[in-house]
Amino acid sequence: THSAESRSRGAFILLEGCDRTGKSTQAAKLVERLQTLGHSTKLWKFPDRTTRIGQMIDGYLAKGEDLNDHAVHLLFSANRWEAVEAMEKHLSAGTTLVVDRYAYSGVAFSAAKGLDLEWCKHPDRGLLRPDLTLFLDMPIEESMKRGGFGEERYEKLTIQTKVRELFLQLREPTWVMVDATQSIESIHKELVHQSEKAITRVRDQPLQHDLWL
Ligand code: T5A
Ligand code: NA
Repeated sequence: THSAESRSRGAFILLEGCDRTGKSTQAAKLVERLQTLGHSTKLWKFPDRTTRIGQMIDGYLAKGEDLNDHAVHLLFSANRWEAVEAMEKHLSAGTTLVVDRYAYSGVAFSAAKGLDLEWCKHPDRGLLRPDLTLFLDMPIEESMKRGGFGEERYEKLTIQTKVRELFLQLREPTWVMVDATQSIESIHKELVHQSEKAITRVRDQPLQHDLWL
């Protein structure tokens, strides 16, 4: 049903959730599996700490450098805008992107620090909208027991509890909620199933540049 001229596009698949819920573990496995199944697929991650803006974010998150809350929010957003052309190029060329965090994290974390929710959403307006958002959810008390929790700035019980409430406020009807307390393999199977459905569903649809519009 596909003409030779119009190549199908890839899907924008987003993994979101609080810290240590297994997003990066699942993103890597999902990319590998989709590739094995014959889908051109690439892993993408926010914050992208490799760019100049990303290095400022890393200084703030991991090295204790202080920055104004509003300023750091805008850096996280700028770190997404600087990736837009490259993401579009891959998606249009038929590559599916598995994206580890996005603007929902951006808003949930900044609003948890007390910034106004609508102010927080504004800089990300007009970004690409994910085709599928897989939200990995589990009680904060459980994720705190996982390896590495507490190493970075936001990894504290009170902040994470607020972040989870804000994520649930930002939740859209299309989100798929995933029980992140399951085994790595069970979660993986669920994500592969959802992703394959999304890849098929959006292949002939235009890219959506209407986040929060
Ligand atoms: N942030 C981010 C903002 O404030 N604004 C923004 O705009 C954005 C994009 C860093 C911080 O930046 C904030 C949010 C964050 O606080 P990051 O770089 O994505 O963001 O953070 P990371 O530290 O890389 O990742 P997380 O802490 O969120 O962890 P993950 O990726 O959810 O979890 P993962 O896969 O590393 O697993 C954690 C541990 O659990 C185990 C793993 O082996 C690992 O030890 N694990 C499981 N154990 C049992 N059962 C399972 N099913 C498991 N799955 C994984
Ligand atoms: Na991660």
